[in-house]
Amino acid sequence: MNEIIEKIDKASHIVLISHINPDADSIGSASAMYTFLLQNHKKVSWFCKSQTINNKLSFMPWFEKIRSSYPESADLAIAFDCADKKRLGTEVSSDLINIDHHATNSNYGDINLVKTDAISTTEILHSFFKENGAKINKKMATALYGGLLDDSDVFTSDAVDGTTFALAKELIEQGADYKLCTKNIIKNLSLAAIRLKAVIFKNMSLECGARVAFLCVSDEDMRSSGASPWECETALEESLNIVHVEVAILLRQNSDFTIKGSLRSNSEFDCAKIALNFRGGGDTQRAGFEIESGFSLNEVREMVVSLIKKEIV
Ligand SMILES: [Mn+2]
Repeated sequence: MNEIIEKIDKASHIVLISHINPDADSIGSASAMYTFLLQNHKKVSWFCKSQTINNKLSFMPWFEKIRSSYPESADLAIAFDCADKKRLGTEVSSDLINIDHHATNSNYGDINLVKTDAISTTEILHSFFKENGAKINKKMATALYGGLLDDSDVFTSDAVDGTTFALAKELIEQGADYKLCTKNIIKNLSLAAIRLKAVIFKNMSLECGARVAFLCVSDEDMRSSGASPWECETALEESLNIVHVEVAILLRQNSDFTIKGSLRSNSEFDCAKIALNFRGGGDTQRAGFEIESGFSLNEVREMVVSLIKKEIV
């Protein structure tokens, strides 16, 4: 029997963990597993440390079950799409299963189902369900499709190939509500987000012969727009579409003056390599890091620019 299935069988209370500031892949994976565990008559909890989660993901099945307090009685934990143990947002004393696709995953679990060639964690889960004879219902297919849609950058990232489309087709045949996923994950922008985007692009600069786009958002920009932190992401993604731009960096100052850095690349440029300098992680095309405090946006910007200048060829 599969060792993960064996652990699940023996457990009496399983907690699913979505990483801090979860995206559609982390939420979609945990959502599909939630349904699978209910099908198997298991007691299941869903934990995410973040108090507020991107509301665009609230259409995912069981989203309302997410709690920010960790259920201590759980005797098995399963983490989804989380490369770094720190991003679990909790200590785990029980056995831990780590399911992920990031190249920087440190294999921190007792069991690690880490496949770096998978485009999303939901792709790994889809194979897992099929290999173990699970009945993939409409709820599971929708959640898995949502992760695939987002992590493939709406089927446009370099990692997309025929297997990505084949998986999408299979999920749609299994009942995935793909229109609901598109409406919630891709469309449905708030007015605040659009206004914030205007500010971000107004202040954007291009470096390294216009190959690098630099986007900075201050706490004041955030407050005056009324947008939520995750609503900066669309500007970051779009800046990669500017002619000649290969790398895009967004630095966002939080209200506690910590700074969150997000990197995207559409070339060979390795985003994770830059993020690792700040103890962050990710993969070639997407990476992120967080700087505690003590540095201004401009200081961090200078540090990142000089690191990128060394790496870009
Ligand atoms: Mn992912």
